[in-house]
Amino acid sequence: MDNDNQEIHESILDDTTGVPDLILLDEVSDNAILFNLQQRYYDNQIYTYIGNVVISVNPYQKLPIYTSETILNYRGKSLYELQPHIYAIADNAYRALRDRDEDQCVIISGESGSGKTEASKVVMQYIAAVSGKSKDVELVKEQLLQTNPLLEAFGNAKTHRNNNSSRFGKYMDIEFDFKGDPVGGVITNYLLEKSRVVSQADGERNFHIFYQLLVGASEQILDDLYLTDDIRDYNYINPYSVATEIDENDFTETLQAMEIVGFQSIEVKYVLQLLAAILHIGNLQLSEKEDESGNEFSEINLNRDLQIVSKLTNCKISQFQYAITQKLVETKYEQVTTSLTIAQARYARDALAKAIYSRLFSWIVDKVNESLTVKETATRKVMGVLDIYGFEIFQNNSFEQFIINYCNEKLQQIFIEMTLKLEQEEYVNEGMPWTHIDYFNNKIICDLIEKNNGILSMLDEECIRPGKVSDKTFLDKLNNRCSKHPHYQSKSMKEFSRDSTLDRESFRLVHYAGNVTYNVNGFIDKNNDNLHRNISQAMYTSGNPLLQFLFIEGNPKLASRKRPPTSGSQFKKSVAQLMVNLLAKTPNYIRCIKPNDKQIPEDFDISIVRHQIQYLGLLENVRVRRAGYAFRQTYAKILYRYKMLSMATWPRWEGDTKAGVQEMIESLPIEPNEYAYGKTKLFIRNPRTLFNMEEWRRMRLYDLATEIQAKFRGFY
Ligand code: AD9
Ligand code: MG
Repeated sequence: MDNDNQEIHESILDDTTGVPDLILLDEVSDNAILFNLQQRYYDNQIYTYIGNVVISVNPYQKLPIYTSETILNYRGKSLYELQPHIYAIADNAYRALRDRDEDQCVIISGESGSGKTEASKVVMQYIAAVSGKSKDVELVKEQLLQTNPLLEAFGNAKTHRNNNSSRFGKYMDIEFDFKGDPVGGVITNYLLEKSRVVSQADGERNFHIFYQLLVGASEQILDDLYLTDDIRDYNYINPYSVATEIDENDFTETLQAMEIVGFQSIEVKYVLQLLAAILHIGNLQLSEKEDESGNEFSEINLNRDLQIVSKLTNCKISQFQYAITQKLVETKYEQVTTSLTIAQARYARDALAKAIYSRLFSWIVDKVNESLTVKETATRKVMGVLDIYGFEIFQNNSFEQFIINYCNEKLQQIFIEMTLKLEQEEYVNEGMPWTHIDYFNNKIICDLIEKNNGILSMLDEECIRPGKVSDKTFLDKLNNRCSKHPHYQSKSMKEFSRDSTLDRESFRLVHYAGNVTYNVNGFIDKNNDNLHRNISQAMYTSGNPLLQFLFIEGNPKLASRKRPPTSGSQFKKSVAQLMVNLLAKTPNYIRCIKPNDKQIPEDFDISIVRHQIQYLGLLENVRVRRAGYAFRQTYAKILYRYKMLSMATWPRWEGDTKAGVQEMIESLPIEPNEYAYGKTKLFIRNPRTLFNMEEWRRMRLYDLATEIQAKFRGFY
């Protein structure tokens, strides 16, 4: 008998560290959940289950729970044998994928800074550690792991909420062969917050890569790119932000990651040139001029910055002047070029920088995918890992937060569908008696945003409507059409006319995770995301093949006047696709909780955690799980796993599987109200019963092994 396991098995039910599964709480209330999580948190037990959902509380400190010994310990164990851990969920998912051919997905949710990205890395670390070790497989694993530092360098930044905040959404499918070895992967990225390239809120930073480049690159590289190592030399970098030693080291790591993932050195060079070009574009100075007739126009000053931009992008200076200070309008019959005012030209300059960066980011993701593409076509199994930007409430919330929060609403919706709604429906379908448990269904908010006549389509309508449209006309439209909606609030509504937290440029949504006031300034523009055609044309003339490729639509031969889809509608479409993808797999949930707003260890802020417990619907989750049955499994699978527990079913049962399970379970010392028979599944009420069954199974297997050994000894 495995004594170590016996001890751990008992210790995880030791009440001094709180219960490992919230279903085991004596009393079910927000407070009981809160104090249990708090007790465990101070005991460095950051993970807790609700059934097969893992709750993770960010420790903000390195805990010794991610070692190779820990991984070894969790390997092949069933969920309740050891203390709750992401490894246990990852192991469970991995085995279901490898042994039962079930595609899996791990959905990680929680607000900004709660630990989603770290959790996704823990999942990947586990999979990498337990799968095959052949040379080819090791290479794929190394490449998969290296996508993290690479994409974080380009897609993460310091925000108020998180020093390493993901500013893009990421869904990664890890693909496995029939042996369960990773053979490749596909990453899908969602809307990068590109406005950050040109400006950042006080106390926030630009994307990490800019700091890494400026303080981490060798003098030679900096010279080649006409850069200094002082971040204050660049207008696009918040002068109050700081670069650290970490950035310095991370630059080498980013370059290494690029190499491992398969970037050629010439490609790395182009990437660095474009990053430097963006910084120099931010320094371009514009002047206001007037022609003889008194019409205003603008010019980029002919100075060193312009020369450098021209060199780095390999575009003629005249092309730059044309791109940034002119606007080409094409109609069916003619092309007209108009001069831009200085404000419009500044806007065009920033639009160019943002376009280069966001396209570069998507190109990097495409390159990574190219390297990770699976060569052979044999059947594959897939584990998807979803790590998106978390729910955000800032002082100032704009289109980006609206999109980010919409995405979080959709994830909450999936969780509700799968764990609260479907679970309850399953009891009814299986013919079990059931009293419905109420919960807040956020579908109403998703509908408000994404339905045919919802906010996103009103925004699209406003973007294509001819005539004088502005963010203000968009807001008027919202106020007209949404004022009766229980989750919409605005100053124009009587009940909020005196609300000092709302103004005439804002609307507020009552999200599942809290109220967020959005300022509409920039909504139309960000949704349109139109780049002047002459900008693309000018960039297409570049001698830098990467830049040319990124602006392929500037190729005169490809002239298309078709309006590109708006950002909002593209995002909605990709989120819908994501939902279909996730729903086709067996879901595993990690729900992350942020213990405090200061990003410090050993600080469990009761009110902050209580709020998250409430909006994540943990109480309802526990209630549904508890009122119902913690576990259910088809009769065939139950019989297969536990048939050795009864003389009647061991070594095999010839009859009907349900009758076999009945025979087996009724021979065990389990109270009859602990289990129930559904149409196709056996339901078990309490996780303790399952712990016990696992324990008996282990003991029985040990006895059987001893018997066999004894037989063999006798034989020889
Ligand atoms: V955002 O929505 O991308 O802004 P995340 O991804 O939820 O956010 P992240 O994983 O980046 O949060 O965690 C924030 C920080 O908390 C990390 O940089 C770590 O410093 C810290 N953290 C999170 N999880 C752990 C952990 N398991 N162990 C130690 C952790 N530190
Ligand atoms: Mg993150």
